[in-house]
Amino acid sequence: MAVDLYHGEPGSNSLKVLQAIHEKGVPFTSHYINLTKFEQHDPEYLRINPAGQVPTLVHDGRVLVESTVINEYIDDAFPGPPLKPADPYDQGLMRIWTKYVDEVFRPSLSFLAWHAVIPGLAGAMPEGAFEERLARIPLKEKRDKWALAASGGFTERELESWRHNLAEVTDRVEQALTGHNWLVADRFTLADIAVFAMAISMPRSHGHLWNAERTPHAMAWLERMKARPGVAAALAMPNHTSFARAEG
Ligand SMILES: N[C@@H](CCC(=O)N[C@@H](CS)C(=O)NCC(=O)O)C(=O)O
Repeated sequence: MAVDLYHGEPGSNSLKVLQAIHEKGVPFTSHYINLTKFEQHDPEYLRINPAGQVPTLVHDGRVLVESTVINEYIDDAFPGPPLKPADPYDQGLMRIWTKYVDEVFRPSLSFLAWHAVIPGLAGAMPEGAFEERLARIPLKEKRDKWALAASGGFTERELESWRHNLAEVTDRVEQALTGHNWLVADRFTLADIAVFAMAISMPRSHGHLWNAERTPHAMAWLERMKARPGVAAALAMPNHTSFARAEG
């Protein structure tokens, strides 16, 4: 059995899959893709993931992309502690969380981070270099969003809506964890894994939302997550950049 995982720093979607694979105890070969060097756009990597994104799982030569799909696959395909609740209804609740992370939490966090970081990044590059990098991004949607972020083109309305989403996510998590140790069915699941992958950066990047006074249960849960051996092993994966654990 050969399991190869292509991933970036232990943050965001890479952290999501690293947690699952470590929690499940699946032996795997780690292939680090340096996003700051745009290795995700190297032709060799594009052969396994044409979207030019991490993570990618290759199991006995079969390729799987999309972190949420990969995590369900890891849970189903390998022995080890189950990462889904047994009850189908609870599984549904778990998937509401993973979908919410993919559709709302992750994009809102990313777009706000790009707004803050990309103009400076682009400005610091030699003439034409940023455009050259942009041209290598396979996904048109991502290319357009980066170009817009670089020109400071996100509207105040968009920024406000992403900030609103982050406040809403925060409140939902705090509410779900009030009186509960885990997000779904009183047990650790892929919902905790998915939310944690993004939430770990919140006290630093959005400390006005995530802090001991405003979200005591969410803060305690972050510590509970970090104390899990599998999650700790994922977080201990090599961290090559200053903005590791950031928003991908
Ligand atoms: N929907 C994909 C999104 C993957 C994704 O956006 N990955 C980010 C890192 S968290 C990435 O590869 N960013 C670099 C790029 O898009 O060029 C998933 O969940 O796997």
